[in-house]
Amino acid sequence: MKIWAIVLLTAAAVCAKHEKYIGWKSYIVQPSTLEQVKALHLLEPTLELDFLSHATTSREGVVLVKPEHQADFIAALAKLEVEYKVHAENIKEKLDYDDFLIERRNREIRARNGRSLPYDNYQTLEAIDAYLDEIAAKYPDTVTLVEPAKSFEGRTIKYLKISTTNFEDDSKPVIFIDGGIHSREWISPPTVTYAIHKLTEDVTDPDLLDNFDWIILPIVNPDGYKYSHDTDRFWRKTRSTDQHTLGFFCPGVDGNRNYDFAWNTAGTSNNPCTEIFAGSKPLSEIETQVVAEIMKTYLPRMTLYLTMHSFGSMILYPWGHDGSLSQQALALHTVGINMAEAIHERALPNFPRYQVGNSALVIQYAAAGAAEDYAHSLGVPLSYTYELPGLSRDMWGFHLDPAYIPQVCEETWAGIIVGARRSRELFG
Ligand code: 0X9
Ligand code: ZN
Repeated sequence: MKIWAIVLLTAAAVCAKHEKYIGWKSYIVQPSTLEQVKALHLLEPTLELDFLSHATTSREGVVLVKPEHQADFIAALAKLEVEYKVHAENIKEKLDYDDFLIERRNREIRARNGRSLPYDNYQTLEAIDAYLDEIAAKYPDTVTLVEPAKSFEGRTIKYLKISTTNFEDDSKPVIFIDGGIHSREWISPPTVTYAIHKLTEDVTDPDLLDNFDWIILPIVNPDGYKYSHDTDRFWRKTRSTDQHTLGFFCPGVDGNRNYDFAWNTAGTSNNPCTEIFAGSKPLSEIETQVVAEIMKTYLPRMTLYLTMHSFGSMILYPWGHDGSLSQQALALHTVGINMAEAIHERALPNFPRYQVGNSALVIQYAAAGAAEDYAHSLGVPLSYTYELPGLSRDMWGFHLDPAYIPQVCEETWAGIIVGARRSRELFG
């Protein structure tokens, strides 16, 4: 009797996964004018649209739409004369299929290699944390595990410092890479953990160890990441509930609107129930405070900061709050191009080519309080947001098939290598 109850409850829980997304659809939208891009953004609050990738005049976007708004959304697109087509008819089905792909890949990799790692599949928070612990234990001469704080819900935020000189050689440039601030962007943490792998377990470019100190933080927002795995696949924000009176109904702050530069001045919302809520004040979130603290601590030596997001195949640089150019614009642009070229040399022909440029100009909307702007405002000369390649088009699942994770990790690492070396040449 008891066993049957457990079996039934487990089956119900499995089927219940992604239930929220029954009836939701995603659409590919392709605006052809800047007016259309702006008009699409204006629809966001009223139709509760969720842009998973940015629609620009040169690149289509993907937007999630709730069942109750689909008719109005299509009517609005028709009125605006924006081209569109359905991307996923049945989001829940696609997400179930993604889960199947992940499980299947885990099984195949385990059968082949004994275990599946953070850079060859989408992994749980626990698996990624365990990998960081393991690398720190295995390479005590070069790796230090740092646990600077607990997340809002009490999870340990972890990062690795990698250095052949224990961070004591002040002549070495510091490279800081983070990921997972937007929890649903699951391709981000694998690219960041792959950098750890290439600086410890598989060192093919020793100059990167000899000449640099590294700070690598794969998951800035562990609460959101866990929530995106266990409860809501499209969770983007933190999980804090102390930012406003509706905290328990609409938890979370958009970490990439929460940094202390031109905070809440563009592309943000004061409505805590939106995806772009900036928080009650700059750096209100412990997760962004951790990142800010790292930047400030290593500032004089930090020549390159990269924050990994998805989707869109873009390398974006400041200033994203208003589209103006910084004094380092030339260096930012040339190094951005150098990184993109290195990626293209290793990219698959069917992957989109990277676009490089000022954040607000490339994605055609300004957004304030982002990490790459904040780092640059503190004085990090080369500071970029990577929008990694991502959404599957004409594929069975919804997200990038996990079979492509190694490809994305390898090509992104090629970009990181070039970014690090160029940052040393220019600012080391
Ligand atoms: O909107 C964002 O936070 C980033 N795109 S995402 O789809 N990953 O959410 C882009 C941030 C661009 N940088 C600035 N606006 N400074
Ligand atoms: Zn993001």
